[in-house]
Amino acid sequence: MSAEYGADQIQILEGLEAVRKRPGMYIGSTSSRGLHHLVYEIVDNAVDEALAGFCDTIDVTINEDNSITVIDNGRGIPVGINQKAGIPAVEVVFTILHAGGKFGGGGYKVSGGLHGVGASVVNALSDWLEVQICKDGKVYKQRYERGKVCYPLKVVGECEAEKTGTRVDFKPDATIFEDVIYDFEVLKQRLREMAFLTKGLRIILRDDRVVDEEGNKKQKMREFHYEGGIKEFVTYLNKSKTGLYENILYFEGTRNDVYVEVAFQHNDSYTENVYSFVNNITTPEGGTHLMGFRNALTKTFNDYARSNKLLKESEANLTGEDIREGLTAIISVKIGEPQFEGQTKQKLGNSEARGAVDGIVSEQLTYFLEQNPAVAKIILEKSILAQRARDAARKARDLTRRKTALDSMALPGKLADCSDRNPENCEIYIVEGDSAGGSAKTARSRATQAILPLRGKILNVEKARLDKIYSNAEIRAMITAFGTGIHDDFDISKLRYHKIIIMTDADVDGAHIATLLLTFLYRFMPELIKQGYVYLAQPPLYKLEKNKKVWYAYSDDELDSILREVGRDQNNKIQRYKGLGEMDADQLWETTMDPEKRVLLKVCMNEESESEVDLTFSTLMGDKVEPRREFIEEHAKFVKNLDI
Ligand code: 1YM
Repeated sequence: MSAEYGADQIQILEGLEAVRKRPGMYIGSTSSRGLHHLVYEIVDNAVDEALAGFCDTIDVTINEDNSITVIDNGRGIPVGINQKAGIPAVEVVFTILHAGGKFGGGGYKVSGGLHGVGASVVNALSDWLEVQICKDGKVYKQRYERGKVCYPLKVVGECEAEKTGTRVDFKPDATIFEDVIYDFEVLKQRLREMAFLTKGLRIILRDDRVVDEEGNKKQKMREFHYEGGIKEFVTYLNKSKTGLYENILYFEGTRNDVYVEVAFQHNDSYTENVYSFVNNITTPEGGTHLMGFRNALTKTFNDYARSNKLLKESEANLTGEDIREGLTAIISVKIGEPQFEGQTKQKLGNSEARGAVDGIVSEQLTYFLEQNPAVAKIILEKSILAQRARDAARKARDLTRRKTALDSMALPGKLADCSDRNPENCEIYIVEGDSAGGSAKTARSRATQAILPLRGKILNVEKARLDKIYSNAEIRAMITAFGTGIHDDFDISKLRYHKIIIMTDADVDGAHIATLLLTFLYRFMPELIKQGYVYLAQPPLYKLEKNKKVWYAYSDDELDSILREVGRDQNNKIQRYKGLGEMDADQLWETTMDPEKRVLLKVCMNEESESEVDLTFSTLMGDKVEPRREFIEEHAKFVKNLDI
């Protein structure tokens, strides 16, 4: 760069340098999550253009070298000189750090990501970034390296006069991110969510890293386009559940300058699945929009039940929880200046959103119920059953609660606890079956490893009501052993073990039991998974003996490669383990429990799109067979890597 630096340019460089020094402050973290966040920041700008009504297609490609290409067919980022900065607007967008809000743009910025910082942060954290704009028959281009301008914006070619759009290519800086490999599944889930939230918008995701068996390039592609928007989102989330009625209720309107969209349907499960969004950003901790929705639902259904005599005068009002049993709902609001609160800034604070959602839902739901008394009756009958079950559940839960109060006295009889009292050092193995439990108890390192054997199949919480869940012996044993309590009493600081290790047979039944356990943990103690306390043990599939030496193989591939190494001789003794019970205590220790040698899979969760995690569980554990078959077919090749 030969151009002399003015004061402005120095400031720019200092700004982006700050981002490189403390990337976590701008994108949350430099882990895989932050890496994927870069894509969302660029896509957000294109989605804004779609929301403004100028763009209907966004094309995202993961390139062979893990660089990313995002192309939209919007107006193209302005290329004219920005008066204040004295440089083209596009250069401002990519080199000046601004705290959300569009620079010089009309209208309001409706999206903005968790940190609302945008393109300049992506630029600062990229090895290189190139932007190309198609406008007025010309193609403009500028390149940056680690945030620094390589050359002034220039015209590099021509395009059709009517064609407009923006293309951004970038490669995340490997010196900043812990991991620079993009995960197709993670991007797929978030981009699908964005498409649901922006009706009519087409989002295409491609993966150019894929090669077939002969080594030929083979592009993987997914397309998301939903004319029905969040209505289709609800249908999608309920696809492995049975809806209680045909309709997806959908209400929409604008009040107090807040645009509100709500869609919901009840299904025959017992879990509540309500997801809220502000400007297309998920708000896992809810906030005022969610409060408005819940309030409207509780009030409207109780009013209807009373005036139609579905609730007797002597009976108590239904609680919100009763009405939301088996409810799948999406609440999406768009606000000019969203205020995020809470520790993680994931909770909406704007008070006007509460009134807007409450008002619109109350009004339109009251009307809907009057027009559709049959649907009203189905929902209220389910709610009344939920109310009765809730009373029974409270009694069962109180029992568990009283026992936890007595602490170690109350620990389940089957638990072989460890002696160390510092949870950081402690782990608990949840083991399938009493016989494997016995071997594990002998094998363990008593100071730090606790063993809780469970008998047979555990309850499928996806299909059971609360009262049944809380009175299930295996579930109660886990709750008391963990020490955290459950439901309103859940307190992660009381967790007695920092590793919860699920150890089941390496076969289909074992996988099923592991899934049942994960379903319980995810539904009732999601924080354990989110904070990384849950693991899967990996018992070996084969034991190979030759000349008094022993090898263990954890997969067929591994067995093959060991055989290649030691030779496929006659005297090779290969044992296939059918279950943990076939291993003696020494073998179990050596292969699966010894912290020095074992392999553990950490269970993690794509928190950027929690709705997908729910769908995974309801697909795997719910009633419908077809969605499960599809899921297994699609994911069979990933079974080694459990990501939920
Ligand atoms: C692949 C990424 O960034 N598209 C995009 C960005 C902008 C516009 C259009 C745009 C906005 C406006 C006017 C406006 C942006 N412009 C700006 C700024 N795709 C991508 N497409 N004309 C074009 O908001 O008024 C920031 S983003 F500030 F320059 F206007």
